[in-house]
Amino acid sequence: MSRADTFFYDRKAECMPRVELAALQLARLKTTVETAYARVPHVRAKFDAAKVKPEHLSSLDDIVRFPFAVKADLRDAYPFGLFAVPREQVVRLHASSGTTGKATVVGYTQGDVDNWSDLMARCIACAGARPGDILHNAYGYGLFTGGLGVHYGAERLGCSVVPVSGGMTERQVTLLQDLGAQVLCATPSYALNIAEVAAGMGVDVRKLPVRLGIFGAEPWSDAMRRDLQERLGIKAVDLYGLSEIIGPGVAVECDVAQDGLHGWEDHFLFEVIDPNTLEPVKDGEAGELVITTLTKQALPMVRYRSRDITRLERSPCACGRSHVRIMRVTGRDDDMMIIRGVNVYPSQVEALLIGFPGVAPHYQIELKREGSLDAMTLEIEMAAGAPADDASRASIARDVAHHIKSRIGVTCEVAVKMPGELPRSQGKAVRVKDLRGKPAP
Ligand code: DLL
Repeated sequence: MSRADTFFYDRKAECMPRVELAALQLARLKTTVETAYARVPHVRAKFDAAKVKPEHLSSLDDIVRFPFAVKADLRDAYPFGLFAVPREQVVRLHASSGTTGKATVVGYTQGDVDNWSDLMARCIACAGARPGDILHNAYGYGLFTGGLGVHYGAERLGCSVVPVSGGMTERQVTLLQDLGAQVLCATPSYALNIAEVAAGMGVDVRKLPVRLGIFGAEPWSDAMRRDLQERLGIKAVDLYGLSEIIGPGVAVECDVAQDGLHGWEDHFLFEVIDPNTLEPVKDGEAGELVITTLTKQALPMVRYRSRDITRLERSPCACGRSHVRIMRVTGRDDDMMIIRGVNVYPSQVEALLIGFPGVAPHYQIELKREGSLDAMTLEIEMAAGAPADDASRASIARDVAHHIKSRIGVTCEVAVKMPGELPRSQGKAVRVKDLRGKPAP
């Protein structure tokens, strides 16, 4: 196959006319809803409580009659209670780390793994990788879906996969040099770590064969994209997914437009709701992304509330794919901080910090309670080589605090650290240290 032939991994599916896509969605939605109701007692109980039955679904719009699924459903049914197939038919299990509560477990039949591999191959090709490329996969392998999800898709596309996982960053740089990967897959914060370690080793990644970064699994700003493209000499595209739905592979940007992520509507139904009223928002407005799986066998999910804030864009994309675009996820509604009445996402702070003179693109936000008010301290780091005497640091702290106040409207204290002082990411970066404890009863 020539490179041009593989612009689409599955042209028929990726460019399906909208009318055909909607008919396919409705047929698959009916099967999903019927199967979940018939085979998962937890789902049946929720449908019954909402007084809705699978036969109430006669058009895609009827989806709004069905109850939402939330993370707590997975916890309540831990570990296998939401599976719609006998456990023996589940060939793969993944789990979330459980840092914010009990872990949640997700399962896949062989058919699910095959579909997932196809979807990821589609994503990797859409992002701009081609069969024959060497793909350095620095997403974590193991219970996290990133490593294996990308791995199976890349093999399916016909790439040579380097399954390096996260960590041992100097070795990653050496592998990039020695094996000559054209594609780098990692979280954006880990890609930044690789870039920095490479620079410290005297390696100019821009001179290496790597030309494409497929970054995701955490929110990142356009400013971060520009920074990574510049440091690594690559094109960087965004990859989105969540384990409860499938893992990576739900949506990806194309390298043609780099403007919103193609959400694969033949496998998923996307809605955006107002997280407060739970009503659908108007087309194009921002809200919480809700996803229904259309082809999952082991773990069908009806109206899963992702907590991710985004908006849908239905205008055609320059690449020719017909599927809806999910615009960059700015953050999760549970990551939103309310500082003295102002709503702030960490990614807004990131967008302001990157490119700020004398400041490195590393940051952490510390939240404390002062009396009855929340207070935010922003920890930033001097760029390597920038003047780091007390007066320069104090002046940077003042300038950054002023910039944030004037652009986001929030007052914060800025603590300026020396180069290398803030923790570096090995996977998903921890952006917020919440020291507020539980509110007093
Ligand atoms: O992070 C799956 C994944 C792996 C996606 C590799 C992309 C690449 P979870 O660990 O279940 O799954 O975390 C899912 O991470 O609800 C979002 O809040 C966040 N997230 C994932 N991708 C993006 C992205 C994987 N591109 C949660 N932009 C999701 C912003 C993202 N947030």
